[in-house]
Amino acid sequence: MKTIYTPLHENQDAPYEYIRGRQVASFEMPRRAQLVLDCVTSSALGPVIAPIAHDMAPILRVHSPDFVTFLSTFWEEWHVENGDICALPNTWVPPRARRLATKRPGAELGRYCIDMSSPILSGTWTAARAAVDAALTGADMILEGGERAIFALCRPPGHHAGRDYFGGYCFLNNAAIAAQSLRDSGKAKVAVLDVDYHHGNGTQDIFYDRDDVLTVSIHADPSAEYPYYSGYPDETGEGEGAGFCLNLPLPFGATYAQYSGALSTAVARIADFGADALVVSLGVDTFADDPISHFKLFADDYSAMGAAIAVLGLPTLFVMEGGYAVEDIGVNVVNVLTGFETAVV
Ligand code: OKP
Ligand code: ZN
Repeated sequence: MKTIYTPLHENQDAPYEYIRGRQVASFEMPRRAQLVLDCVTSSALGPVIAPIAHDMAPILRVHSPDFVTFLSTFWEEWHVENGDICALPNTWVPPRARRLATKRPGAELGRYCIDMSSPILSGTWTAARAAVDAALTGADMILEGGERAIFALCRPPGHHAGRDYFGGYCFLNNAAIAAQSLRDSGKAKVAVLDVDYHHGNGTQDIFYDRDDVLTVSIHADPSAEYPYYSGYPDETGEGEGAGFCLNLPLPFGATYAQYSGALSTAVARIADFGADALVVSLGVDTFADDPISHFKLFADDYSAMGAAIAVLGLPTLFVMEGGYAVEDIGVNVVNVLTGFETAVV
């Protein structure tokens, strides 16, 4: 399996985030992707390839023009007023606000940002664009190269970013943009399977009214875990998309014994959907030692996870999402990918 990687992700290097009101070092850091790369290189997985630059068109198929303009121009505006301090909102749009339009950079931040874990820095746009390029290059290789599976080693992650908002370390939704690109290039039905510990709220939101992209997410019960406001089992899609969203929350402390049951349900739904291609939002923050999560998966469980996904027999694009036990995420990611490959007949 080929891996798509570029060091341009290092341009997103958040100095801090806030947890329970306290400033702490950001859990989402460049070293994450560097260590995953190291494990890929020292494994027998396959070659590492640089992404090909894509234009804005595939991004604008998923994100709104005003949001994309904001993300791509915001730093310049902010920097003029505030210098090199990273940009975090301190004001949000309240319910029933009567006006959104204002030119103050702080007000724009509060309009598009959903939390305080995702500061915008001078390199944010460069890094976010590079992550999209990695995901899109992977999608292209599946379409043109006839590759069975590709690993897009994306950073920053993407699954919390919606059509017109960013947050949860995510700016552009790499997996959703890749899924849409697969659709636009001829795959009639695409499934997104999100195995990150956190609900993929952005991906769900983007495809919620669509019957051509099935979204399935296995994650910590959102009544107790970020992103809190979505990821419940009664969210099943709307309009044309009714029945094409599946949420499988699990309680804190879930082991692979519980997790594998949910994964079987997810795989069965994707098979029943009749997907022509699969995008996996691959977070390994389900790991027992993850510093911000509460599941109990171990290294070998990730091999089983990869094998269970391979059973679908679909062209599969793995897109890197979360995982914060930095020293372990490489092994866990490579175990999923190797488990997938060795299960292929
Ligand atoms: C990104 B991904 C709550 C803090 C939540 C944001 C977490 C974003 C996770 N204790 N902070 O899905 O791995
Ligand atoms: Zn996560």
